[in-house]
Amino acid sequence: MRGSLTLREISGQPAAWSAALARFEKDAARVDRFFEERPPDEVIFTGCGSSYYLSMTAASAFQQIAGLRAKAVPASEILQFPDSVFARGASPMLVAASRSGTTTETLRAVKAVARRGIPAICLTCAAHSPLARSADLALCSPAGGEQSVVMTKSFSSLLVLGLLLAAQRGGDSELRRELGRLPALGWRVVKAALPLMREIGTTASRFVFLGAGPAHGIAWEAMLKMTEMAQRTAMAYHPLEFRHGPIAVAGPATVAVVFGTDAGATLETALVRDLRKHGAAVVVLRDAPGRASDTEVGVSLGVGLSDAPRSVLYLPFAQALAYWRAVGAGLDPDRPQHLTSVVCL
Ligand code: F1P
Repeated sequence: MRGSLTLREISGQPAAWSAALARFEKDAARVDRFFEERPPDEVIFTGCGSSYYLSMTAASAFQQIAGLRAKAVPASEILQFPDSVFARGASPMLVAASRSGTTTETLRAVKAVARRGIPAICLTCAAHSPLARSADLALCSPAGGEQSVVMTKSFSSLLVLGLLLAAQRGGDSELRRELGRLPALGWRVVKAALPLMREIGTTASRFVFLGAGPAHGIAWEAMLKMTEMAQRTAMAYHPLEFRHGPIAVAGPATVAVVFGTDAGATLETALVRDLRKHGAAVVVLRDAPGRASDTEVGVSLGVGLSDAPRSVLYLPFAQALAYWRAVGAGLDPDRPQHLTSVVCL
């Protein structure tokens, strides 16, 4: 069946989160030692494609939780504009994410920072990859690897590792506890997301994904999933940025998906009203129930998780939406055109 691999990987991803959590448990002391030996004053998260987008969410959470300056950049920026990435006189650390551990730019970025004496951790699904060998410390998602081209369970399980890193460095036991709840909650979410997203946007020509803070990387990943699998026009913005120009194209052919945050709840509710006024169909994902009249489809997870760990639970909705739009258009989500699972230059 078309897309059967991707469907299995979307459906089974909570098992990959469990495996990542268990593996990190074993690596936690090594992580502590690594930071103690070379304490950074800034952490740069990097990767390519989906791995860059998960880096965005991980960096946002890391700075908030560990209280250390953090940002995400595509690996190519480290190669082309290193002085725009690393501040003079700073003591940075690199965290490089890659499902395959063989993507050329990411691998070259890790080697380039090694020449500058910058320590590097990698987050990967491939424990014996060139990236895992090149980094000073490899954190693995043992069940995150996929057979299909697009990243789904690898993305979410590598993100779980990134968030665990933030919790570990920040000594945040509450976040650790929240992350530990993800697999059980994930099975429920997957079950709800797959049928729900099947009927959304069947006639839409444009998809807009909106997320703030840790949900911003999720918005970019949702945009990429829609582009890769369904070849539909898709965009990602910070929610309130959408009014500053992009709203000009909002209309009945637009589906907007809001990955809600607690911090953004009030202002995002007003944005949803504006989007609806212009005829866009809106899907709002959040934790607490909103006013039903505000949205076309309101999904309240009701899981009681804070913004960063809850953002992991938004992924099955984004993945399912792209998956069904691809299937509906007669495309095979397992084999997106022009794509390979790794880019080697
Ligand atoms: C990253 C990546 C994917 C993308 C494509 C090519 O690979 O850019 O995000 O979907 O298939 O590779 P990796 O470095 O995480 O292995």
